[in-house]
Amino acid sequence: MSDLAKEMSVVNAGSSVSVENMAHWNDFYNEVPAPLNYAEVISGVRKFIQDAKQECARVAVVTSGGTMVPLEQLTVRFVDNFSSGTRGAASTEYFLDEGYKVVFLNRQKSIQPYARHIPSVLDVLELDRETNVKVKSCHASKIQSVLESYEKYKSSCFAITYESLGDYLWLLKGISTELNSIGASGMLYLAAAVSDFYIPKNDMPEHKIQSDRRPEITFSLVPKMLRPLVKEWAPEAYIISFKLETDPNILLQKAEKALKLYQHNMVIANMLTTRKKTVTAVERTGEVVKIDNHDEDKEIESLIVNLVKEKHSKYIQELSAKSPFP
Ligand code: PAZ
Repeated sequence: MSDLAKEMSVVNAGSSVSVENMAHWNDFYNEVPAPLNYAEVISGVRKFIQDAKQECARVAVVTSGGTMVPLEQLTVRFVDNFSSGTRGAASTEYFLDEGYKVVFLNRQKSIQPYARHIPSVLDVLELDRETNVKVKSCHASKIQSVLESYEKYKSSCFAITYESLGDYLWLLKGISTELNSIGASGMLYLAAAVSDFYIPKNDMPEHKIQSDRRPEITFSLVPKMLRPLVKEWAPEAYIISFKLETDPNILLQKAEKALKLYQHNMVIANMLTTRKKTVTAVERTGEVVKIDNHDEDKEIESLIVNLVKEKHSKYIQELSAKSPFP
């Protein structure tokens, strides 16, 4: 069965879910409307990227969090992809530390850079005897150092939120097209967990699905957007996708297959249960680097960002050596 035209049917206890053929990527955009603020967001991204270009800074587009797929037009129920957003938020901080400007495309209410280090307001604040609000002394120094980093980097990070799969894919297309204007200095770091299935609007019930009978839900396959991303939207950028699996026997095979099919630069393969301790970076050149984090005080994202920064530098050098212009 080809990757472009697979048909499958999954029957779960008590309900039936089937998946139909994959459409061309363009059909998806004809069928699913852009987010209402699309033009405004993309013009903000354009300005951010042009400013980075003036400063000769590299730009990393970091995607983060899971996409939501509505089951009803007036949505009560939806299907979600697993991702807390830790990978994207932590990586964003390390990219900023390394001097990158970051476009942070993140799922609404997912884990946020810097804020992730601070516990909830109800835990860190207290009333003193005069009923003034103050930060508990045990949290003060941590909050101060987080705020200092946030202040230092906040103008270097352009954050955009999405919720649905449709919004995510529209924004990814718009942002990566803008990123192409800085050529090899741009990087896409696609850590978001993106649904492979969706329901086209014409197949979606308007109202809440009723429970008087077993629901029958037919999903369509989402076109593989890495294809136009690499070939059309941002052909000059350094592109890294992530691959999440639960079966260790297929993980590396799937990473290699994706690189062969889409011809981007790197796949970072990880398992659901061990993703915070170990990942494997597979390059299109065939090089495989396993990253294991044995240091309790370190986050694996710092090691991943070190590696991808080094590979990105090499990529920029190779492309500039090929270019006829200095
Ligand atoms: O967001 P998180 O830190 O909880 O998890 C990160 C991740 C596992 C979603 C990410 O590393 C990843 O693999 N993203 C791609 C998922 C996919 O194969 O669609």
